[in-house]
Amino acid sequence: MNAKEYVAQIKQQVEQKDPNQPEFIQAVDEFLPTIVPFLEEHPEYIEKNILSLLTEPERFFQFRVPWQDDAGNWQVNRGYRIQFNSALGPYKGGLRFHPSVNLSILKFLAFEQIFKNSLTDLPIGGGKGGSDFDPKEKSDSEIMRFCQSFMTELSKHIGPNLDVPAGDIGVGAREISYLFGTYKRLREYDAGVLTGKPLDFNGSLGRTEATGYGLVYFVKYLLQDLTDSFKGKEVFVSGSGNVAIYAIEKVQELGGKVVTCSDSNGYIYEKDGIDLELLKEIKEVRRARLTEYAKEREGAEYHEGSVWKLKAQADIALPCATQNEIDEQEAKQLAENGVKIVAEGANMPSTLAAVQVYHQNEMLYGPAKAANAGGVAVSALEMSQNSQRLAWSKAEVDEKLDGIMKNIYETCRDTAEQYAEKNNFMLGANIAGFKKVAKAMLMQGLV
Ligand code: NDP
Ligand code: 2IT
Repeated sequence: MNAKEYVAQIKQQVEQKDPNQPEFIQAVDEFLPTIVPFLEEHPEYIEKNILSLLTEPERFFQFRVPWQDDAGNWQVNRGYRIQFNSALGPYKGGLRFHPSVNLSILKFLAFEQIFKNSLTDLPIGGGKGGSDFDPKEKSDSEIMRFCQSFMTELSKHIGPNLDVPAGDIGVGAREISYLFGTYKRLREYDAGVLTGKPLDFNGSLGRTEATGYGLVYFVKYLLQDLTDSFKGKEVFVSGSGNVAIYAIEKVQELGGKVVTCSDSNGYIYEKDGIDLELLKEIKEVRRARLTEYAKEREGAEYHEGSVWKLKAQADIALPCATQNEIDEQEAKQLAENGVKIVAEGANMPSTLAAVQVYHQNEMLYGPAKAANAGGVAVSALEMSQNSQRLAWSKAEVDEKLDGIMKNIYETCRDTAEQYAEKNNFMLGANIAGFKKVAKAMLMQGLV
């Protein structure tokens, strides 16, 4: 069987086995065609049917999470952990708390995490987990009780050499702290069981900023190849959470102007640039909505709906909210706006059709598994510090992050060129990420 026939067979197999998992199918569909040129050179992987293994999680857990709200009512949510692939190290990946969470979404995230983690060159496998719990408008005590119940079950399945969760949408340092407190009571004090811990106990300097900063470093190196920089660039950012905030901070530091940010209700457009201090105060301190930002800034416009419908000139787009936030029409709008670079802070924010629009318009496209790998990379650095019982300085962590993002960018660029697909960073990322995982799986006896 040739490589093209083989990936077509795997695609069909996944669609048949998991017909109700559209996001997982989408992530696999995006991945498979891009590794065909590599499989053509390495028929041994086709003979050993490695893709059947790779598209099947090693295991996953689903559990109920009962908790009591402030009114005294008992609530029940679903909890999950997907342990997708441990070829390169313990399962590693975030926990997401959002009402949309289901098996399909977590499987797509865990699948992409395998290759992202491989690209960092650090010893981490791929996993993901979370719950359909909605943290919005919950009191601090409700969040605490939920996290305690969630970890009561999760603690049976994780460990510093087994599976190391971290944050994602709806899970930040506050939630990680409550989760850690419960793990400690049930098992033992081992800092390395979770990353994204606060600086007050065993967290790493620079982890909070890492995904957003890393994303901007990736684009910085891309711009350098074009003998260009962020100076004077007009940038659209979506989202207003952890990734968006620190992407905005780094763009501003490098001389670019970010004119948008968003939440799930609407977006801010501010021609003179977003006021980051106010944004941080509203999102990180008050945990409030963007409508509040608009009330406090005269030059800011607030519009309901998707930021990607905005008609205004821009050079760079950094989607930092959620999956499938940019569809085909919106990608076309970005092209009309003059956007030349799209780099993904969020996981799979562009639909397959949107990615095609980027390619048709010769926009440079930094796919999530490469461009947002800075977060998990610094998580792995946090694991290193925890096992050494040491804390590195912020400058040391930042320098390592910058180096890792440079290496990821160059690996994607060079791998794409090696396969005569210059500037196809998606192909470069997928092949480079896959290559290491596949080799390790084969060496370990295809387990
Ligand atoms: P946060 O919870 O801090 O922020 C999420 C942001 O995205 C909020 O502004 C939220 O708006 C918006 N958002 C969430 N869901 C939707 C939706 N369905 N439609 C529109 N907007 C939405 O999460 P993060 O910043 O950590 O995560 C953002 C993205 O980055 C995710 O795709 C995540 O997987 C990815 N990522 C995160 C990493 C990390 O280290 N945290 C690492 C790598 C990737 P609202 O408040 O209205 O819900
Ligand atoms: O999508 C991601 O890479 C994350 N949410 C971060 C995972 C981690 O383990 O730091």
